[in-house]
Amino acid sequence: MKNILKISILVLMVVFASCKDNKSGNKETVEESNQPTTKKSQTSFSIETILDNYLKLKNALVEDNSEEAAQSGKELAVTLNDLNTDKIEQELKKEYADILEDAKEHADHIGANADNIAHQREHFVTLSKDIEDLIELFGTNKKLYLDFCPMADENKGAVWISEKEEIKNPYFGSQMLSCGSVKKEF
Ligand SMILES: [Cu+2]
Repeated sequence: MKNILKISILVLMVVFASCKDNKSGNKETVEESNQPTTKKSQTSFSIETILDNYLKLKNALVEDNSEEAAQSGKELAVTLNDLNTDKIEQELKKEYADILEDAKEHADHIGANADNIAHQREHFVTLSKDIEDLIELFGTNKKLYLDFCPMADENKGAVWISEKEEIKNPYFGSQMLSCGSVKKEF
């Protein structure tokens, strides 16, 4: 009888100890997922060339330069087309393909509208969201900022990604260069 009691206490102690372990384990997991990391994937797939093309396009729109924006839009479309996606993890492929298809369409339209900066800026709204999604999925080596202008896209508000901390608005250019604020840092 004494032995059974001893064993029961021992079992209880073990159960208690493992519960405690679990709790601290869970806590660590929560803390880890709260870290401000944007890199979900550990693949060697890189979106740096896409980002370079996008930032060049963004800067052309900041400067009200429709010709250069069209040129950069074409370059971005080529990059999106030619990128080797073999290195993308299987579970990210579908999501990437959807973003890619959408981004390519907007880059094409921007490339084809060198005479119409208003139309280029319309397409830049969703293109910028696509680029934001890509950064969330694949991360970046660059220091980038997610900016927001509440007046862009007919007062619906729109985001863009910038390499500079200072606000330079690609939706209004010289008309309202400093309108907007930094929403997030990557
Ligand atoms: Cu269009």
